[in-house]
Amino acid sequence: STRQHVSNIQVMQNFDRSRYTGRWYAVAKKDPVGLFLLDNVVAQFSVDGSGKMTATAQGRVIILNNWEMCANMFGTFEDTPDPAKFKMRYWGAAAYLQSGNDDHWVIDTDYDNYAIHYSCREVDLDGTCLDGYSFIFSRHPTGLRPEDQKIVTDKKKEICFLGKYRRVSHTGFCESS
Ligand code: AZE
Repeated sequence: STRQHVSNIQVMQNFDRSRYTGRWYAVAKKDPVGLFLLDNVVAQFSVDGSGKMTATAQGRVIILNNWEMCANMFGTFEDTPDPAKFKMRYWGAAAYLQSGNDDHWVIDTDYDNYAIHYSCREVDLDGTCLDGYSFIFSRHPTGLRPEDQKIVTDKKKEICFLGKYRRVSHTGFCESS
């Protein structure tokens, strides 16, 4: 298969941020280099009165010295000329969690069932993605509907992450905290 330039990756056409609001359960993820959310990842997107998108996310992490905890994260999104491409500034409720500024692209969504997120952190000299991460989200805690699986597989291929995803389990780890 051909290697894809990050700049050629197709994103959601006419992305509607208000239809994207609400709860999304991560069902699969492709990890970046370094520390990352392990499982039990749930994101909640909102749009405020001025139309700005924000989000919260939770997920199990293991930080320094094998300390397992539920990370409560926040994100604010900066618009770009493409309505499906954002810059996400994020930070943790606790200072020892991670913070950063990542691309946040919505590759595809039907708003009611599935969403494919993509973030390339480092673009190689040849324009391909050297370090990136991606979440497959579902509105349903039970996972993707069978009819959405082919769409998702095709998109994983388009963003060159096919075969690099791990399933995200939901065990209730973050529900008590
Ligand atoms: C995302 C959904 C929208 C809100 C946020 C997201 C990303 C969060 C991280 C968190 C990493 C935390 C770590 C802690 C030790 C895309 C899920 C904020 C990348 C590694």
